[in-house]
Amino acid sequence: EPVEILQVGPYPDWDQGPLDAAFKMHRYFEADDKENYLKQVAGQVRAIATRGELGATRAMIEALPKLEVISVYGVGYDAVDLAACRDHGIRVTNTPDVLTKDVADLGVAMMLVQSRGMIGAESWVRDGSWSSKGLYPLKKRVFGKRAGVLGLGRIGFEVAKRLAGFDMDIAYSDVAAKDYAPDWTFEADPIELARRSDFLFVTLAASVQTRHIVNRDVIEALGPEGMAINISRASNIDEEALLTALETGTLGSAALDVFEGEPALNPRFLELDNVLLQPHHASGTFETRQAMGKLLRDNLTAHFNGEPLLTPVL
Ligand code: 8YV
Repeated sequence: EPVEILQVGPYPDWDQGPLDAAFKMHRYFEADDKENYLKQVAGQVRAIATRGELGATRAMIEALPKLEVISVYGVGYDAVDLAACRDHGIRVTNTPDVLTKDVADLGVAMMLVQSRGMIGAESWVRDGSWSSKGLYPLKKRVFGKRAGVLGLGRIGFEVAKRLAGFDMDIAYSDVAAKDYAPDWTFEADPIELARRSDFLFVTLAASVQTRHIVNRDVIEALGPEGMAINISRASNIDEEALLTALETGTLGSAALDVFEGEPALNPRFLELDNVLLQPHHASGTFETRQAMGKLLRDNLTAHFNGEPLLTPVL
């Protein structure tokens, strides 16, 4: 009898095929009446396969008495109710490392695209403005500027490494100075980090503790010439304060891959011309997503073979 798994979100065919071959997958995301669906499969389900942004709620966890393990397709597990997992002895796995460099690449690309006005430049060519209006307006330099990295974990480190290639003056904030940071400046206080930055990268793992760590004070310290780049989770920024700052000009600009309530976003974002909007795709390359899918499956297989989890969270 194959192990039965609750599948919270869709996966690409190259993952769905092997998952369906190895396990009995219950496609929760396709069910119309989710509550009823959970009740029907509750007696059999021993694992949850989910995505970073979807996670698993306490209600879901507690509806499945045979649940043993939750495998997250993503490095971020903030959407999994870890307290509920602890209460019920549920193991949790994620997909770190395999996505780090792609996420860092996209963050740096977002900085460049936004600072150099490349989206507007594309329209300038396509809509004929280049011939009718002439030269494209000048934009802001990136190289040699001051960068702040909030959260020097795996992703923050790769961002900083890339920024060093742009001769940027790099500082970072974290719970403590990191011995693997070369000559980058440690600045414990996020407000001070923002004050000394032209570009502020938000790269920390989201948790209850980091919620709105980028608050109004941090945003104002970054200032009218500053740019905030978020490739982590929306909850790390006070989105209301961010919107107001972008609208009033107390913050220069932003480049965002994540939003409160995504994929629906606050319509105020759509009115702004000083923000770059990306659809949460920093890990979205064929190579990384294939590696993430394999790691998600390998963790499930390891668990049900009684072997150590490859990338355990809990
Ligand atoms: C998503 C992510 O998991 O890794 C994370 O934490 O947010 C992303 O990689 C991805 O969209 C797949 O759901």
